[in-house]
Amino acid sequence: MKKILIANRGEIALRIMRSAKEMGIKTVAVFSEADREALHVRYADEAICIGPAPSSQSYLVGENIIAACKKTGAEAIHPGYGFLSENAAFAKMVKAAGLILIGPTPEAMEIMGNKLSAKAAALKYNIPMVPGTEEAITDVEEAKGRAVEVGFPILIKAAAGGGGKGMRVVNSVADFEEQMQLAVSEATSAFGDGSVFIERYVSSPRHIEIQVLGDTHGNIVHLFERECSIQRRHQKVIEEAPSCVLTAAIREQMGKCAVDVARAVNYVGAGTVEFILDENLDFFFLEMNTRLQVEHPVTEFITGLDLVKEQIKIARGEKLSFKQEDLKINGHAIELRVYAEDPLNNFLPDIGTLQTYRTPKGNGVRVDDGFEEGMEIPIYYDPMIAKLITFGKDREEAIARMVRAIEEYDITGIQTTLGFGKFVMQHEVFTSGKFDTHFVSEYFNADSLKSNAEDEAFIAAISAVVALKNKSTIASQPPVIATQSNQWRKNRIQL
Ligand code: MV4
Repeated sequence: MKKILIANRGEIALRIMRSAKEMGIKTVAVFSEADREALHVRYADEAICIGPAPSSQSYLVGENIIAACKKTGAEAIHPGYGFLSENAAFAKMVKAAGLILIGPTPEAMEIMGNKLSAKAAALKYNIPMVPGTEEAITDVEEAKGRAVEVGFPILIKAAAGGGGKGMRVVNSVADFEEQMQLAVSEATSAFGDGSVFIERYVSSPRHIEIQVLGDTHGNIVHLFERECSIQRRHQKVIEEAPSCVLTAAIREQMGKCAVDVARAVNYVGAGTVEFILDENLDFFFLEMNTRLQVEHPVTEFITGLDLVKEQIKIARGEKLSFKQEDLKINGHAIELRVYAEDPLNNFLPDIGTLQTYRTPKGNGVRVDDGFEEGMEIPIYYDPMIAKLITFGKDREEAIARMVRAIEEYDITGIQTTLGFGKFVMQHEVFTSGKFDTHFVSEYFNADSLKSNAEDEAFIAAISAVVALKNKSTIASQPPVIATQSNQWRKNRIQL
């Protein structure tokens, strides 16, 4: 494999190219008209425009991407995450064009793309699953009967679902029919497939996922878990590895189950098996994501592996170079997704220019981003600016390092989730590890950040007064007043 095309943009396109470069592989970027000046375009050895700004006319057009491969002589495609990464039809097109998709087979994508067929595949191995219906429910009365057997509250889920769409909690039999109709219509409009099914509702779960790798020789290993419970409206904000609640025994059981789920579809490549964990630390398989995940860097930190390199080696037909027993967890890693969103305004996407953009540096800090100072955040795509990942010998050190890195990160011109991240890192419920998927809705409101901002303004005012009082001795030195672009200098006081 001498040249690969990266069918993605932003931080993940850059991240993939870096690994390819280290392996001596040439890279081809594709870009939309909105991304002409983007970093991934400059970083690649070659770049091809594949259409107008909307992703439906560029990054999602499989034919254009395959044409770009033909034109540049790229032999393989890395789809990254999102866009075409889990599209089985695209995977088939790639194969038919005589190209290699750096990812699983179309068959595995197809089975795992539907939650019901995913659960059916997992049934072959004794994988713990939440009690519910094994098939799509069609008859309301029959479904009601099944819901009563399972016991309320129950959750109605869309088989084709994702991102919590088409998901409805039902508390009593009286509400069932109405909620089912809502779920079906939501699923139909979102996925073009109104199939829904029932599960018992696990009310306060933690979201824990296991990273797996499978090669084309039938070897499958797991790379331990990632804890992804800190999310809002089904969008993850903070992830970490390992989870502070898993015992070695549960970790081993979950890992074995994840490998079995992957084995059920002869999984090839990097994948993620998603579980929920209840208060008793019982875990249940939910679904499998057949791509590289946004949060993969925390796994890279604790295992010392480069997941993109592993994906490429697997796509070249190589055997995994390690066995399960070779893998050990070392240290602790945390990721904060830095979104161009305003936490003070219900996390509304914030558009604009990165007037100041300076990233944190130093020991145990990794920033995966796709922007530079002066760039505009395009409105067409995901509002994630960067991923800030910190690593430490233990969770405490990783958290302290994250707080330090957030304070060092300097972004002006747009609102971001950095302050929100600091709020979480300093919250007792997070530091003690006793949180679940409801953390954000239970503990965060705009006021918790406002008071922080007021404190900072107060400290800045005090510093200014002190500096002024000392003016006679520091004559030519103007008082340093905190500005948003200069946060970590705010308390510099000279005598
Ligand atoms: C669940 C659940 C509780 N019980 N299933 C959310 C998205 C999809 N990946 C699976 N999800 C869940 N499935 C059962 N049987 C809880 C979640 C869930 C969740 C639900 C409501 C609000 C936030 C959530 C965050 C993570 C997972």
